[in-house]
Amino acid sequence: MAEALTIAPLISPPITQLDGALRKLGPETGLRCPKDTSLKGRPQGSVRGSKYHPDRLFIVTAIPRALLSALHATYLLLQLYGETRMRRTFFAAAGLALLTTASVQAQTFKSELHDLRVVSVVDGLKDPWSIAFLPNGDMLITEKPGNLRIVRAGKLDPAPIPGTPKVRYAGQGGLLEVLPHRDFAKNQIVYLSYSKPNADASEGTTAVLRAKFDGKQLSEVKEIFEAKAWSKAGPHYAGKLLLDGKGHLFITVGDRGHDPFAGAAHPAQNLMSHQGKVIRLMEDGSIPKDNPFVGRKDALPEIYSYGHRNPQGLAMHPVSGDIFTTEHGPQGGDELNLIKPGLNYGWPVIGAGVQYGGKPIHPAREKDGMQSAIQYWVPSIAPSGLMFYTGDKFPKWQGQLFVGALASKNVARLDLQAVDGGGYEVKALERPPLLSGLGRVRELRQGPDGLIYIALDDRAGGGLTSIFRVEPATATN
Ligand SMILES: [Ca+2]
Repeated sequence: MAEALTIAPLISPPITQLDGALRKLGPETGLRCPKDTSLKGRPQGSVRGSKYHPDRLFIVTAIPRALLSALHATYLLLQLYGETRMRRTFFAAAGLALLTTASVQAQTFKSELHDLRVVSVVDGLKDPWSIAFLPNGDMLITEKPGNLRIVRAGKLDPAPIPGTPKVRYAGQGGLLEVLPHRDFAKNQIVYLSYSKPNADASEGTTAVLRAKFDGKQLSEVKEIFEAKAWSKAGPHYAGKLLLDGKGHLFITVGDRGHDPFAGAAHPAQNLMSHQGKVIRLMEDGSIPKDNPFVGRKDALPEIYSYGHRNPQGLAMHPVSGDIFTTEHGPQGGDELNLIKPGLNYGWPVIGAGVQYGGKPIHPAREKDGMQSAIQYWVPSIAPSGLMFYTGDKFPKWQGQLFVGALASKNVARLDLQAVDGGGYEVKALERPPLLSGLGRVRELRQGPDGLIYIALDDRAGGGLTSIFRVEPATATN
């Protein structure tokens, strides 16, 4: 039986603080699992290799990431290198990083248009993935292992909300987005997306359910979408949700990590698959009659657009109502796209990235009949969480687009302007990006108070994490 290999990003960014002994692998980027790596002893038999990328250290192990604790990862790393001096340095760096995670104080950041302070508002979360606000100000948070949490009047209820679905918590899968209906105050409806397991959890797909939430528990839970995207693979569920206020629910589905070298035969290009698609349903889960492929025998009617890789950002322009995604590219080639019905966004036929390790995937960046991105990021920032700011706390940010970034650990601010012909261009992109060094930004949402709330990704190895609030630096306690 093939071993399940896990790539575990270790605590970051201690690489710069580490002893030179650790650098002997060289400053290579990209990830691979070197079978020939000489591992002294290997008493656990579980370390398979390691790689820098470029400020983080990855180790490849046969242990599922969910079971790999920070200490365990450190121990495995020590087995890998086994040098006393490195050991002391690494423990010091790891300890410092964990301490920072556990007790984050207010931090201040300069930016081009506003000075910011960032405070931790909810602590002790496990793998938070999305944030949503209810009309009364309560905050809902999904945790990837499967829990839906609620913060009432600023206090996290220690008990998860009952009634959530069973999830396939492996790889990038788990409980993903929570989204209350725009008329939640009247109808109490919430939507949840998740990675749904098959009977023995050997495969998973992206699914969406609709339920009523009375403030305490979910009821009338009904699955309204199960993607034709079943796979044994762990990555690329996407799972972002958006209500456009015109009766539609948008859902992103990733390509499930299918072979990027499949070209036009890739399922993201196949209209009979939901892999690598943006889906549009009615709010009750039925299929809109005016969806672009309705009535075609060679296409699934839920599909709104195709040729996507892993769109983990989804937002609607506050004035025009246009829909945007951000999506993860491979190594390089992250994208911001304007989503229009029936169009092909090119993955994996066109793009700006290369396979991890450097092998070319795309013959070109553009092709007739395929949509080019509004913005590419090379190298990748790993975009996750996307929002237009419409509040009054940061007046100079009105109408601007914010992109959370996992890999670059910051937030990109884009001044997006409409151009003739119905498109958009990026007039300005703030450099250096906002909140540099805060951490791996998984989600960002505007709160009802006009402040911005950020969920930081789990610290590698299972360290609990927090929700942060971004305020004007002049705000008083
Ligand atoms: Ca594309």
